[in-house]
Order: sequence, then structure tokens, then C-alpha cells
Amino acid sequence: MKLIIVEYPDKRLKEKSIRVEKFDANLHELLDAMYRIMIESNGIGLAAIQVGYAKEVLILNIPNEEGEQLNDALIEMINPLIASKNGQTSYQEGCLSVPSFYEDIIRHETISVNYQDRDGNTKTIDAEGLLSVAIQHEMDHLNGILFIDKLSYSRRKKFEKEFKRVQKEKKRS
Ligand code: Y12
Ligand code: CO
Repeated sequence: MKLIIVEYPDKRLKEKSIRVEKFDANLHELLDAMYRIMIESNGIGLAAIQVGYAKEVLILNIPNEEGEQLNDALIEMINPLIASKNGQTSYQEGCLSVPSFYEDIIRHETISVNYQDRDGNTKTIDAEGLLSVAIQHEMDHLNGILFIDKLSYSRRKKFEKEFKRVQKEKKRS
């Protein structure tokens, strides 16, 4: 299975993802292929809709303090739900579907999330720091929301102007 990252302004990124009911070989194949393309693309988080599958599936692989992205730090979340949230934090976010753009976004500081693993087992994770921010960013994708949708009116206008300029430049080269 070879996947391609869907990029803004593709309308698929606005789709609401559907709950996963079958924890079968097809799901495992999708998760494995998502991991390959996320690592190939230097990403730390990816939702299934970013590769064209409107399923409540996301993966995360947060680098350790040495900046290494170890395979055993991979987290696969199916049907995630935020059970509790606390505080506020701001982080400069990026997205594989909006390459080259980074924006400060306000999120909950800590969260507790219930989800299922690839075999349908129920899990809970308590997250803070980059992991908390990245889970919230990826969960937004499941509802068709991009980090740029969270910008103020004026910052969004600025983004759209810059985005058009970058697209024009890409076409020229
Ligand atoms: C904060 C909040 C959420 C996340 C997780 C999802 N974002 C990413 O994994 C983004 C990765 C990314 C990688 C890029 O490629 C390189 O840097 C080589 C990239 O491309 C360019 O900027 C040209 C854009 C985004 C992370 C942080
Ligand atoms: Co994203």
C-alpha cells in the first residue's frame, strides 16, 4: 500500500472521519503504510484523512530528548476521545498537509484520552507538552479542522496571501 499526503486546499481535509468498527488486516495495513509515509516525510503525527482515508485513525511518534524518533515511541490511536483537559498552552505547530507553514496555536495544556489500539483494546493516555499538542492537532483532523482554521481573521488572511505566493513560486520552479 503506497500512500500520498493530501495537501491544503484539498477538500478531503474538511471531511469528518468515521468511527472504526473492524480491527482487521486492512486497518493494520493502513497503519503500517501511514507510519512509513510519516517517517519518510519527517513528520511526528499523521491522521488517516491526510492520506485520503476518512477513518478515526491517527499516529504519533514524538522524538525523545536526543531528537531521536524511536520506533517504540510510536502511538497508534483508533477512535480517540478526550476524557479530560486542563490549562492552556501555545505551541508553534506545523502540518504535513500544509508544508512550510508554522503558526502559534493555543491548545489545552494537559489531556487524558481514551482510545483503542490496532487490536481494539481500550487504552488511556495522559499527555502533556508536545504529545498533548500533537494529539489535539491530529484529533482536529478527524473533525475536518486544520491548525490554520484556528487562526484569527487577520492571521488567516496573512496566511492565505503567503500561501498563494508560495504556490506561484512552486509553479515557476
Ligand atoms: C506541533 C503540533 C502538531 C504536530 C504534529 C503534526 N505535524 C507534523 O508532523 C509536521 C511535520 C512537517 C514536516 C515537514 O518536513 C520537513 O521539515 C522536512 C514539513 O515541511 C516543510 O516545512 C517544508 C512540514 C511539516 C507537530 C508540531
Ligand atoms: Co496536521
